[in-house]
Amino acid sequence: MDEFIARLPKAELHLHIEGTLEPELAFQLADKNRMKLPFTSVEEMRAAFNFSDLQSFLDLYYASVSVVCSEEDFYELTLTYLKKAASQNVKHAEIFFDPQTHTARDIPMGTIVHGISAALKDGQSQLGISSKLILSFLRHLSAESAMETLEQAAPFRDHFIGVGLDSSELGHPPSQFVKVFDAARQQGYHVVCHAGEEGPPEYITEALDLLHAERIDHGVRCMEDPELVKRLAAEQIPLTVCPLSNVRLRVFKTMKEHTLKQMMDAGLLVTVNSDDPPYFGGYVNENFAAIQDAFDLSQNDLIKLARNSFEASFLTDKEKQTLI
Ligand code: ES4
Ligand code: ZN
Repeated sequence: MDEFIARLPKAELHLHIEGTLEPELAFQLADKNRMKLPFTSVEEMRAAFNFSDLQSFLDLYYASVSVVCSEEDFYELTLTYLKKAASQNVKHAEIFFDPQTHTARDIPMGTIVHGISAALKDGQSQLGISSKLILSFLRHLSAESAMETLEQAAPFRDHFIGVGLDSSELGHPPSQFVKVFDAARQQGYHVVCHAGEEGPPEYITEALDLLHAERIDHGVRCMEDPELVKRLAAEQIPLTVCPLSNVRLRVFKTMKEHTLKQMMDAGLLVTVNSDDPPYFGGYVNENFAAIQDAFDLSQNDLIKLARNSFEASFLTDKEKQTLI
């Protein structure tokens, strides 16, 4: 089955570029930039990847990425991920970046976007992997800060195709961000939103009705609301599920308790993604392997999930045909 998973062409739709920083690269960049990580070794850093909830992960994620500073650093971070993804037969990736994490430490928007974008271009030409970028606002910061970020990104609009909303979910509902998402939609951006990871099903409904999200990131808590499940199935709203992330952040105690198979059986448009792979113990193939093992999924189930990933992407029908 691992061979079968490895050979499946896949699209990855839920991946935070900041969350792809492997400890080895973190130490390399810390040395180069003469900065200190809150760990003395790669091993000590990896040992700290043991989280109690979303916030305990985010604290470490924001601290670690502070060693990524220059355009070259963003390039290296991104190209390293693309090489790994290409090696797992990921044909297309829609990648989040969190500009506020970097602009807050005085890194210009242009440095971030140009570094990532140059790597995406080389990923296409050197590795044959197609990709798009999605700017994600941090929901623990204010709606004003999100609007300011959208304005700062305006000169780079050709570099990204959509906006998203991530970070600490509880207490930061989508309804707080209506204005900035309205503005983004008017500017022609696609809209996605993290909702129903730790937050209640109502946040998913808000993301759909108030932000007009085309895709829900995580969305697993929809299963607590049968009416919402019916709606998500009827409208075929894609859900970018991240199984290893959910277990590591204790959304589910074990993989066997994950609702992924029930979600598939309910007719939801489920995709499988890696979120922040080094932190959660695997890239996309490891996520597929973990759910295959937990639910004894058939080859047809795996094909369906891989197909869904292209279906749920923002690729045009023509682009999809060239990739699958
Ligand atoms: C994230 Cl797993 C997850 N949830 C919300 N925001 C995030 N940012 C990076 N990873
Ligand atoms: Zn995420």
